[in-house]
Amino acid sequence: MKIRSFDDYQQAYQQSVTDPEGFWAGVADTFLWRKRWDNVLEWNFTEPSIKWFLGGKLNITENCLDRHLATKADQPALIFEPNDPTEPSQTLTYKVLHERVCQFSNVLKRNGVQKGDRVCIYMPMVPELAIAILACARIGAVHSVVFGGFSAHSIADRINDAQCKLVVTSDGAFRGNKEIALKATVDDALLTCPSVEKVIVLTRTRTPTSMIKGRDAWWEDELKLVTTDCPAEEMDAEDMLFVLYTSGSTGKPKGVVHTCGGYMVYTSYTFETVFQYQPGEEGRVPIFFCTADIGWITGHSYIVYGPLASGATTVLFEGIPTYPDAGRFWDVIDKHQVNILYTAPTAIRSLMSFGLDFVKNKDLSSLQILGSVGEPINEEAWHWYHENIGKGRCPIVDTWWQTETAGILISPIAGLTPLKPTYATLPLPGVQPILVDEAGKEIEGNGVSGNLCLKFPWPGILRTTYGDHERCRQTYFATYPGLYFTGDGCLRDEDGYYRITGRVDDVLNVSGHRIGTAEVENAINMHLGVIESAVVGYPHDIKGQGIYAYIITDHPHQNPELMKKDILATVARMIGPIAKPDKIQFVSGLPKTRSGKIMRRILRKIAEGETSNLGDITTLLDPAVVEEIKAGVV
Ligand code: 7RM
Repeated sequence: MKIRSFDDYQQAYQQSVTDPEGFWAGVADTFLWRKRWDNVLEWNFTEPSIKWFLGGKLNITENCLDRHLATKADQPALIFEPNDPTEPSQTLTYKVLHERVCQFSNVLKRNGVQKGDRVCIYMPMVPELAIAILACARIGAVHSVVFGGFSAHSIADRINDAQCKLVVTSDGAFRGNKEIALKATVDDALLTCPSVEKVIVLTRTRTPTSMIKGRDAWWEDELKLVTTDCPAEEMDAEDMLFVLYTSGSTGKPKGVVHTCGGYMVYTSYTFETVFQYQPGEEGRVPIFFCTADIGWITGHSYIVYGPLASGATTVLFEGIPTYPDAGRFWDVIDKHQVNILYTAPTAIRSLMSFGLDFVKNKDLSSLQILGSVGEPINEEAWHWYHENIGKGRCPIVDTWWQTETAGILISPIAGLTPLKPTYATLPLPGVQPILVDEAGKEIEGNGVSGNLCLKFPWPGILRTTYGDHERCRQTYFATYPGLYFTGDGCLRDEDGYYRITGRVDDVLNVSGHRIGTAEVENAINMHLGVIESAVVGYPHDIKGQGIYAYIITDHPHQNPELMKKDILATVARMIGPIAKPDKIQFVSGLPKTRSGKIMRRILRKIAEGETSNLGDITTLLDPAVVEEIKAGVV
């Protein structure tokens, strides 16, 4: 049953709780299965073991592509808007996208990729990125997309963890007025990646590229060697679809694993429900524009899989919001007559800071629905977005979810359920949130806050972390036995609406990018002369959170500015430029308990500029260090 009113929502929600299997079977029945499932769900949150649509056989690309060919062959599937506004945009119809995916599937096969093999994809935001992803899915290979902003060292870690056999990349990437040499970074990474046998290189920027004989091949040359026919591999519902690395509270990112059946059902269902995606008059299909990078989960679920499984038209934008100027998003919306815009608070705040000159004279009348994702949206940004972009007539869906959840869990349903600025509001059907206190006791009633958990699985929940199931159990299912723990703090107000208040663990959210404090500390500690460091987040007007690093060095009197520069370069080399601290303070000691634990609470307060009320510091080994840090705050 499609939800078309608040009443429908309440009914669907009720059914999803009293009869989850019946509810999800009804949703799953709208997809194309080679063989229907035997059992809808088997689960426990102790091992954990979570299986949806057991015994079901399918291929997600038959659902994203083949099944649309009968009725939508000539409908745009993907609209590509290049970084440079003077370069023509490209429209790939379902027919063309299908053909290109099949063709590249054959390239992968020709290069030895088989069902179950892992393929690393490190590419700019171009149609070939979506094509490479879908080609993997078509032949049953597991893709691991690595965001183009990560360093060689980060790529290598991810490739080695998943033992990838092949890498798909491009010579370079355009980003605003910059040109970034992607293949050169891959070459550096591959010095320490013995599992990689082949590299396929797309031509995008014509950046000078060295090609290794026997290992590297050009995308364009490979296409000439294959046909455009490629039958889809039959996959089990619980076969792995992809792995995507995400940061947690330890130094090493985890490979979150999603599987074919549940991921498909959940991304497509939430896409259609939250954005009320449906053909309009005379079958006109709305244009959906998600501004995320495909290197993150938002791009996987709401640029590629969700929209395509739903037969939508999805915009893929290569550039950045501020190039050639801060009106670029509005130009793209105007040019492609975008109906639904899904973007991040950090982008809104950044564009807000450039003033309204970049919005006026842009035709935004096609917009019907606005979305927000990635971090809490503050009141000011919410209203600016609502008034100046939505002209007061478009609902804003503030969608809360995570890499681990595959798709949206808590969000308004556009036009149907109530909005409340800064609130993600209500759980979608099939989602059962619960707030718990530190001891794991449920906090019932309204007007309460606690740690956000989920007490029942939904089809998109992660199944494991690649190669380390115990880590999955520890991270998500052990803190509160019987519950999935999100790592987020949350308020449930008097009316029962949910507001996500931010992470309660050591994970930062910098411009919507998830970064672990331990990762940044490890990178800083690599630097010669650094003895110890502690990294915390602090409120940042545009990024949401900024990165504040307290660092102890062995020669505190040498040129501190030079040292800072070198440390930033080290972080960029170890992780990527997105993890560079915004502020560095050299200190002679860190506030530690007698057992040697760093008291981050104190460091966070100081970084926030809150120095008067630090709470109890009597348990500190050396309370004097706090005075020194307070005095030296940057
Ligand atoms: C989709 C995505 C997940 C973390 C999550 C939250 C934060 C995401 C919202 C939000 C407040 C939102 N996946 N977060 N959406 N906080 N309101 N609407 O971002 O894995 O990269 O990050 O992001 O802390 O746990 S993610």
